[in-house]
Amino acid sequence: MKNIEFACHESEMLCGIIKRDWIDNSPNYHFLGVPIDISSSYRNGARHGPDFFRRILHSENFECVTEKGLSLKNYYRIQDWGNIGIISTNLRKSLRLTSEGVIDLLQSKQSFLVFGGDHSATIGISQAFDELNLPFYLIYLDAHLDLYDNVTESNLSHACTLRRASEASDFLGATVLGYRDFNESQLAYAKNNNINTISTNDLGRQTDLFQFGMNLSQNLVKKHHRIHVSVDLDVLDPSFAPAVGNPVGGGISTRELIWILTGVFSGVNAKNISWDIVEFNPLYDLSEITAFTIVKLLLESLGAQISF
Ligand SMILES: [Mn+2]
Repeated sequence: MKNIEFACHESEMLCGIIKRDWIDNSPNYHFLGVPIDISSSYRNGARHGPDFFRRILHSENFECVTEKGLSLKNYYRIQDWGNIGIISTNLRKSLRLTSEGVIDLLQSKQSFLVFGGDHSATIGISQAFDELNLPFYLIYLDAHLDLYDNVTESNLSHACTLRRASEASDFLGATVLGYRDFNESQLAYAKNNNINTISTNDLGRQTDLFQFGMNLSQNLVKKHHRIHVSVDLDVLDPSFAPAVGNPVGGGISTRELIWILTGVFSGVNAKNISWDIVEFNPLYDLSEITAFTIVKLLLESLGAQISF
């Protein structure tokens, strides 16, 4: 893999969820960190996300058994590729390096998760799909629509992510789940660009979020769509995830997000889906609340991607 700092791939860094004895020469799942926050519009610090997240994974507190009783270590051999070598003065180049890393992962045809970093990392991911001429559909969990054309004279801001992704020639469409901070022009853009929007309020009225998530991904796969799931942690209420760049009150709970994600991942073969978790800003993580939320999301989501 090109342009990667291999700073964090040593096996002693990889315990907790990523147990030491999972590491061997034939990984079937890949992690990649994108320590970027150049375009954050409010609270900087997401660049520390990937490494801080690994510190939490280092804990031996976790049994790595999902609520359904699956022991992840029986199924996964995880390769952590460390972090993309971000250039802190050059966002465009940094996203280019991100996209090159993701191209390598996509070409390996194996499942992967990207840790942010702020949400601009997903611009790099969508550029990778585009470059490989791989049509992709986004499931986009976020309190925001991220459909601004420009923010503070940057068209690569984390608040422009879905807009830029939607301009890719291989973009098939998106479903945004859990938005609650938006304006009329963003909603109008969504309507005209095959972006389905489901607000936090509408999501809360679903009676079975697991089934809802599963129906969503199954329908997309029936249309032969390759899916990328982008999880901006601000989709959660700040009481569950205080350490995000732009918190918005009134969000969903960790449990509701687990239902949605496990539903989405259960609906498709893991080879047809990839994902990212972005906007974790450990500088604001009181009592590591957000970090432990992420660990739980990761555990249950990996469990739901096991196919028999
Ligand atoms: Mn957001």
